[in-house]
Amino acid sequence: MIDTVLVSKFQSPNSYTGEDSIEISCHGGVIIADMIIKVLIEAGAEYAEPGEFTKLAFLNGKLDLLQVEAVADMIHSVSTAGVATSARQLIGEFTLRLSAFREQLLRIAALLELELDFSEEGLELIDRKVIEEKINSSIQYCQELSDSYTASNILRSGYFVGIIGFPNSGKSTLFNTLLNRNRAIVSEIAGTTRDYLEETLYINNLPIRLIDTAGIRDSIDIIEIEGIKLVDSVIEQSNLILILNDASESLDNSNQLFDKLNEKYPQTQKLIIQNKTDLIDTIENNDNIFISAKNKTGIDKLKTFLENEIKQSTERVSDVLINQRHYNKLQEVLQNLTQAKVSLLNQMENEIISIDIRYATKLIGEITGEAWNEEVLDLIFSSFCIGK
Ligand SMILES: Nc1nc2c(ncn2[C@@H]2O[C@H](COP(=O)(O)OP(=O)(O)OP(=O)(O)O)[C@@H](O)[C@H]2O)c(=O)[nH]1
Ligand SMILES: [Mg+2]
Repeated sequence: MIDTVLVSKFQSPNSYTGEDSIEISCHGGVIIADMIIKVLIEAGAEYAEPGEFTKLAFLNGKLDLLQVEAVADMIHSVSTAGVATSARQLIGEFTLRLSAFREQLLRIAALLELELDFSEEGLELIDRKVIEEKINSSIQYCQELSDSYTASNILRSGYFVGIIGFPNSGKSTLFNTLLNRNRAIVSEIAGTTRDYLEETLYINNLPIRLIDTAGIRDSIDIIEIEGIKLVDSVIEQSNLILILNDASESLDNSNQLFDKLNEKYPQTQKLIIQNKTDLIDTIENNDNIFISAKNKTGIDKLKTFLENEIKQSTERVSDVLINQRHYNKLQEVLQNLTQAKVSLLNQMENEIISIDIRYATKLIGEITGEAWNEEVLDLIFSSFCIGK
């Protein structure tokens, strides 16, 4: 006797995997479930691989690849908006959109090929301008989808904000003030923070992944040097870098650092923040935000700024979450459509144009999983946990 449980029997094909299956619902806690699993294993059952159930569901045609990825996104999502979007993807909304897109391209290809059949009679059935417009709108649609990649990542994993600056500018103090607790060590000794620290802060239900880093300077301390090296990796994953300047030294102290970062990471959003303004008489300007991390002044303004930034960077997400795999395929689709457009403008044969468009439709099929291979499946299911 272990527990009194509920056993549910699912008859094929009406189960999650599409196969006959049994679900055992036991009372809560870890021990009971473990004891039941042990008995089952002794009786010949086997542990599932990570994502094995969802993989079976895919192989048995219960879910397409986009829906499979939606399951992973739902499980791992850190925001309510991310869950809502992947839930829509799970019921097949993204698949429908892509099928419509694919059909639109197939119609263009068909028009071009149809004309080919009549070409010997010298008839021009369709206006090339009309074809050009159709290709243009397809390119635009594809571009919009891939543009939402960054925004999708923010909904999926959070908005990454790195706090960067020279030693002693008050980075750890600001980190603590934003989190409202003393998480990082603060001291007047330059070089206090050696590793980097990451904590989550919620603004409007959206998680901000705040990262405190080691101050940037030429150092001879091995541990500090390692910490400074890590700053690059923090910047690389940041959506926004806050460059904290010690205003009591000079308002322009970090301008060169800003320029250098701008050169190295032109795509990443950056903002200089003037800190320690309690120590000086400031003439505020609109380019910077003026705060005292220690006295907690100007923090509301900074939070409002962050809130607006997140709003702006996530507004691109319409109703699908684009991941790296989708993004790469969409880039290939774009290339083929652009090639088709170039051929059209160069008065190439219809046949040449339609080959590229047909190839684009094949690529779209690969996104939904009409065409797949083991390598793609392994990649997708590696992000799953056991038992899903
Ligand atoms: N007056 C004043 N002092 C501040 C302010 N913010 C930080 N400090 C002080 O500046 C010193 C350095 O602060 P930290 O937060 O440790 O600076 P940091 O940038 O994290 O320094 P490292 O980790 O060494 O790179 C501490 O003595 C803080 O109390 C501020 O707004 N006003
Ligand atoms: Mg610090």
